[in-house]
Amino acid sequence: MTAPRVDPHAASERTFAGLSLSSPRIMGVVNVTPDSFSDGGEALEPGAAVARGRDLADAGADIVDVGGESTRPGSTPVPEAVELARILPVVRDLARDGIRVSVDTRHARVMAAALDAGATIINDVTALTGDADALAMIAGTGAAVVLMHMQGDPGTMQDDPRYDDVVADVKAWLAQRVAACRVAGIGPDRIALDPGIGFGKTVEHNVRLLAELDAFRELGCAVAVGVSRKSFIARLSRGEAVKQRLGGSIAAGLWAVAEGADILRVHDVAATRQALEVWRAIADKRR
Ligand code: HH2
Repeated sequence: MTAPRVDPHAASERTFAGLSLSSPRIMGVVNVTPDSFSDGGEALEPGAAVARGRDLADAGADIVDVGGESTRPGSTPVPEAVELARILPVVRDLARDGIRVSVDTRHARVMAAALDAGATIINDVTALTGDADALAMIAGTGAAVVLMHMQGDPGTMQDDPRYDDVVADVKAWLAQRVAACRVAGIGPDRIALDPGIGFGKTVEHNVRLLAELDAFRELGCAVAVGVSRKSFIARLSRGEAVKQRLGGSIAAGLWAVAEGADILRVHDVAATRQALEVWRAIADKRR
């Protein structure tokens, strides 16, 4: 007989950005972009983006992640001035409402302006390697950071991604980024690590990273993961269109949480919240 699995979140005293991690947390996505892979153009107007952010918070998002630049495969970078104009009014309004706001950016000047406008978390798909000023800038503030792994850059990352051992390679790279942050003065309670599902990865790479997600807990920081609506879901199923991937998104998200993910980055907050509450009630009985 195998021993019952222990809920990896139970009685946890770990925190990220001041949030207790004793339960899994939801980061809801607001893309203030014309071209994001699943919802581009839906919230390009500041009013629509603020309304969406409020809706996500009401539906149970612990963090609202605001982005002004798509990093979908094949995307091209957006000028900083455009990114700033898209996100700042949204960040300001959501933060004023008391919502915990993160900003999805790889540019130090955008990070600094977003923090000034009330964001408290920076979500960087380059893990503070994309802009030479980013690490020192973040270190000099109290901000928390999501460090995500990406092989290559969005323009070409899906051309031919290769690893010796995807879990070991991604983990070693993230460990180096944690070390760089620690040297700069950013403590583990200000860091979340994300293996970057779909960022320079084949379907097989994504599946292995999720299957062995618990390996990332060993790095001593919160673990975040974004599976929501991503193409690997359609590839594993019946080729569903991007808005028809909720079932697979929930399945992969719950798997990730059971393997120790602390933060799920999702588009469909209400359905994810419901799934987590039910998962949690059952997991609690297994302690
Ligand atoms: N995925 C996307 C963007 N940012 N950040 C983290 N930490 N983890 C992720 O998996 C992740 C991310 C892609 O999703 P989305 O923002 O909806 O699309 P786009 O980049 O096209 O705007």
